[in-house]
Amino acid sequence: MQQSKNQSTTEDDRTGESVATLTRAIADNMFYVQGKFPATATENDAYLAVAYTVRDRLLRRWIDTTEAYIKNDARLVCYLSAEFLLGPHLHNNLINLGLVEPMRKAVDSYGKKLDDIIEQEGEPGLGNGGLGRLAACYIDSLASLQIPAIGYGIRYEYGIFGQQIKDGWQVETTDKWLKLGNPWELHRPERTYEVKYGGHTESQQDEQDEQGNFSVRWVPNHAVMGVAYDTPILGYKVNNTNILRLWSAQASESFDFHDFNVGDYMGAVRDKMSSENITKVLYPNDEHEQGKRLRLQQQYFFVSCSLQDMIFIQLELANDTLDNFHKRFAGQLNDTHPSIAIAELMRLFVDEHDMGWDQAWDITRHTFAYTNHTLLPEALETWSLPLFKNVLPRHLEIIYEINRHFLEQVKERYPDDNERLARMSLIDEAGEKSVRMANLACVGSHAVNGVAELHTELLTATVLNDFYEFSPEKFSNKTNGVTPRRWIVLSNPRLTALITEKIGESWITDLSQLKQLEAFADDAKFIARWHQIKLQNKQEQAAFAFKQTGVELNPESLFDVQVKRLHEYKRQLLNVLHIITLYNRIKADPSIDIVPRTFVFGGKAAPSYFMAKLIIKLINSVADVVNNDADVAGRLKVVFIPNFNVKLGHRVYPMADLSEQISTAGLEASGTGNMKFSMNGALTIGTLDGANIEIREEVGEENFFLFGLTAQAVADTKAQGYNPRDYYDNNAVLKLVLDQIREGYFSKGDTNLFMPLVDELLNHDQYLLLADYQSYIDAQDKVSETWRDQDLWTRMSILNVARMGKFSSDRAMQEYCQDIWKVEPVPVGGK
Ligand code: NBG
Repeated sequence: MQQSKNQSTTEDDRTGESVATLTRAIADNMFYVQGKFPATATENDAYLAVAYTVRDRLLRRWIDTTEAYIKNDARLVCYLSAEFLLGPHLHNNLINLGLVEPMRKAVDSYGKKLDDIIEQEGEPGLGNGGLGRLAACYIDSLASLQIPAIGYGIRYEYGIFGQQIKDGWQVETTDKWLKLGNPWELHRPERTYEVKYGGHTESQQDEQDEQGNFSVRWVPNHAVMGVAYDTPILGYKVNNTNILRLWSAQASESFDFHDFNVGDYMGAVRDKMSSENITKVLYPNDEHEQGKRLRLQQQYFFVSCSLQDMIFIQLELANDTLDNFHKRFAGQLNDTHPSIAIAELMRLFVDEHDMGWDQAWDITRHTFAYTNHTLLPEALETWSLPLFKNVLPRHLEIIYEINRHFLEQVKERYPDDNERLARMSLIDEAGEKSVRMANLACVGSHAVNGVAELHTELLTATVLNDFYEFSPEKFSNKTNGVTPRRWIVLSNPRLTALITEKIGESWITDLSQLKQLEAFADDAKFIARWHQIKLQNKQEQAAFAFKQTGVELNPESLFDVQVKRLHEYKRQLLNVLHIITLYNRIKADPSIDIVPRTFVFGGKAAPSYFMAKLIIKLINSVADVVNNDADVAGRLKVVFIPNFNVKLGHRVYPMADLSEQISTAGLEASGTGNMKFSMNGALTIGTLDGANIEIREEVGEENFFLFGLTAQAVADTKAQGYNPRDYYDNNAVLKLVLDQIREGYFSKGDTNLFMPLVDELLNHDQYLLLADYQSYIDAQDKVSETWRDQDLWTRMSILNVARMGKFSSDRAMQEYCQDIWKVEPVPVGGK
């Protein structure tokens, strides 16, 4: 272009990092990639031009990385996950490249604002919640730790649904995240694999091999092609750039031939469309399994593509044999969603690569490890036998064979224990017969882990107890973590600057360095600056929330925040009971001296989860009453931020004063939002559940607001025959709150609307809200009391941040690398 010709420089347009080169590159990409010039460019064109400019700077590193890994014959982590909840890439990549400020200037001189461009980017919502976001934090940490790794998953055309709030209700919209283009992925049509489904099997008795195995031929009835789309995942200030490889379904041509030949053109096209449905949409259920055919097809689809890809790497790129497969690959199963991999790898080895059963089994077990993410019975995956057989007949046979071998061993150890045998079987024989994926994952893995200490303890004591007793050496705990790059540096630039000013920047890759902040916890000037930063974050976000919801917020008030998926066990409803309790105190005495609070909620409910959706409606209905009551005089505000996602998380965590982590003890496996809040200086009110316990241990019990029954007490209470009505009858304040909800105080007199919620609480209360109510209210009163001493509060906030080092995903990944995967870093030099 004209202006680049006039610029004399030695920097390459695609790799140079000076402001002048970046400015030129943006103009260049706008012209040659977007085919636009400033007068015709939309805001999205500007974003794309900047994104391509950044991507260009990733590619050199990406290629160098591949070269280095091949040269070093590196051992690779393959993280198999049906969900990666990535969040936007641009800002994160700029941070990791160390190019935020040069790019800001370049964009300025291009006549735009970097912040607007960053805001323009949508996000790939390829996950539901914590499980998918954890996968995203982990691949960030792996790259930053210079560990060779591939993330394998599904390129859903529609990610998690968008949430609008209409008349207080959740309304879902489709997430067309690809509609404006995705500059971060590279289409790799040369990496395409065939995935087969259905049909039947034929055993070939006459072709008995040397080991005496029968060979089996699977005659599928249709096939789909899986095409790779690669996204570069750059580590923080290193050259290592790993791959996130997501598979997209395409029709397989060979299977259309017959229809074409008989002239059924439309029939062939219909088949093509139905093939492509496989990666059309993410199932929007969090912690709830539905046993749907398409979901099994999705799981098998991405697993089969990924394993075929790994075999290709082993045989073609590394020029090695399958005998060494487990030496090159550490395959991690992120929950049971990819656990069909165990049967599929057996099939590929035995049926397609002529390996003997015993060797195949040995390699398979040494390849895989399994992470469990939940104890909730409704989330443990099972597939009915007829469905499974219909979709994957060959895999069912393989599972039977694995089961036969396995149960023989169990029988040997426990000769007369048929009940144990029935419990450990991969097949549930009771009632409608089904395949148990968690059992398959345990049997086919050399390591099994939970995601927080309490969770692992409960896992080995309950859900997986038989497997733990059978092979205790397989089990370990790996407490979750989150990446400080996205969740502090990107989200909270003010806090990042202050911390770095005081202790340097090594904390960004070694979060335990935050400990040094303890030295400033009593420093009046530091306390004032810390306080000021929180206030600024709140002001900024209050303005944003106002724009979004029309509710005016007071940044001086205590921001009390609960953002996470809507689920009864997470107890957003308990939070609502507290709000109504405070409201009633004001109504009883409008002149009462009460700490002003802003209650912020955010989170999606699974579209078919009636109770969760009703809780959203209740939150919004309570908001309507409280926010508009003259007696309240603005002292309490309630807002529900629609469509909570990663991008909104960037705004929400840094503005919170109080983090609500109030699940029924024993039910939240770990939680990771709890970590993001605390790292950004919020204090936690929480139960002894999941990682809350470890957070409290780290930050000190005096810096944490604890309430509620322990997991043991929850179990005991239930065993003794819990009667929630006793709490209602004996607590007049609680009684009033429930009566108001029931009698239509928050529903304009409609006594039916919220009846299901009150009925559940009074008659079942599965999640023990009433049992924990008083303890929660007392802890909340302590929160308010503490808030009145702002210096004390801020000191506690500083100590929370200072002591959060453990909860970096870098620490978590290092533990997996050492204990489970046995992989070492492979640093990539620059060119
Ligand atoms: C979720 C748990 C969370 C945990 C994340 C990540 C599932 C099945 N589990 O507590 O509920 O933090 O996994 O481990 O989504």
